[in-house]
Amino acid sequence: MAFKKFGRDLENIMRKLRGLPQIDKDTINAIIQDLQRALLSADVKVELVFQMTENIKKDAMNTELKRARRKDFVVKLVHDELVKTIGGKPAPIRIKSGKSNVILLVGIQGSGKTTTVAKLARFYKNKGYKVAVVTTDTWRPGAYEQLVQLSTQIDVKCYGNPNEKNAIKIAVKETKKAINDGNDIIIVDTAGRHKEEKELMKEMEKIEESLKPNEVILVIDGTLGQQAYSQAEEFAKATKIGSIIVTKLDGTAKGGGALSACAATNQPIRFIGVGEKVDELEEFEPTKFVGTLLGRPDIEGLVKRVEDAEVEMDPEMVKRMMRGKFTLEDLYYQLKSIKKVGKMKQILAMIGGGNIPEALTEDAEQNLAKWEIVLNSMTADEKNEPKLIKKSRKRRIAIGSGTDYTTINRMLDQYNQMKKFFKRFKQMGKKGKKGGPGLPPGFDKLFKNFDGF
Ligand SMILES: Nc1nc2c(ncn2[C@@H]2O[C@H](COP(=O)(O)OP(=O)(O)O)[C@@H](O)[C@H]2O)c(=O)[nH]1
Ligand SMILES: [Mg+2]
Repeated sequence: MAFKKFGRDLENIMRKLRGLPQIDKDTINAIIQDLQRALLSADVKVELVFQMTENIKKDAMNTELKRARRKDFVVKLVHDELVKTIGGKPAPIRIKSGKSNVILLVGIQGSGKTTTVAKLARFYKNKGYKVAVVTTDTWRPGAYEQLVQLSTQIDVKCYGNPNEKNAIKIAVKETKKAINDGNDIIIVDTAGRHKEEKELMKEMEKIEESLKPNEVILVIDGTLGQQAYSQAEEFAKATKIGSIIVTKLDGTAKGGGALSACAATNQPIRFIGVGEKVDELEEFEPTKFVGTLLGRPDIEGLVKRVEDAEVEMDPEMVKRMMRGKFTLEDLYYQLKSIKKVGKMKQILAMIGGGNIPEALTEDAEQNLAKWEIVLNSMTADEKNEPKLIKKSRKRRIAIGSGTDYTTINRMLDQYNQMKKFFKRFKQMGKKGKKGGPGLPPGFDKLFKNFDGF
């Protein structure tokens, strides 16, 4: 899978972000640094990395938000910046009906132009257009045959002249023929050029001049690294690039090249190639794509998930639990803040295999009312260190709160059960980390929000 490592890096950053107790200047700086590392190791051009992260940082630092919303906000900033870089909203190539539309594909040799010409032809043919392809590659031996063969597969007519050596002449003549034959869309292939080859770049410019295509598409090899930027830049200088197709994203592409090419041309990615076959072309949706990179296919869903998790359990408290610093008061407030005890029970039942602490059985709400009174009669030390509560203290608390030993003992029992329960929890998380039997399926997600997992 292309973008695999980058996706994983981003997901880790998001997880770290969600696990932070709060977002301040230092944490934003730390997140920005991680993000820079991720982008750099995905082979995104250095200047672009700094430009992107600077934008995120500025917005993150300068926007006043309630604490709880800031994490989501930073996630959203990262999301939006990535989407912006790769071209915002997907915009289909404008095809004017009742006219012949010419699409010109350019890019260096081996980037996948000829294959993509056939893929695009198939794509538009399936949409009901009359489509033709034109080959103008006079440089590469067998280029003509290659496109003839591909277009035969998809039953699309291929125009070209293997005996003519002048690419511009072929382009003009053959495209004219295709227009006269009443084709709606004519996709023109060009010879693979290197950005340094002046002669070839000139030829491409001339072809553009004489064909006046509706759109020039730059085909970029998705496996390219940082050099994608300068390559795309050179092409953008020579022709009016209208959009980008990134190929070979079925492989192990790091993806930085694609991001860089977009930035260099300021144009969006419209399609991606995901294989050698003619049907292996996908329309590109930036939002969906970035969502997947960030570890969640839909951004709204994640924001909600983060919020939900925070309602269910206060990460700060869970952290204290994991460190064994979980107090009686923590348990009380946590239970009190969970309006839907049922939901909490479901979650705990999933982890504990049905073995739910008594604190969360049916009478949880009733217990809470009693606990409140008991807690009010305790000292801070006792609440923090329930172990201190021995016989004499119990007596004092019972008298002070107007309750009895049973109530107090029960409360302490439940506290200890919960504590044990969370200890087990912690171990499951740890085992999961080492690849052993970890948390039950789906549960890891909830606990991504907490440190220590
Ligand atoms: N895996 C994979 N290979 C591709 C893709 N697009 C093109 N190729 C392969 O890349 C090589 C060069 O493609 P070609 O279309 O001849 O590139 P051109 O020189 O730019 O015309 C060929 O072997 C293609 O099969 C793609 O999306 N995925
Ligand atoms: Mg070719």
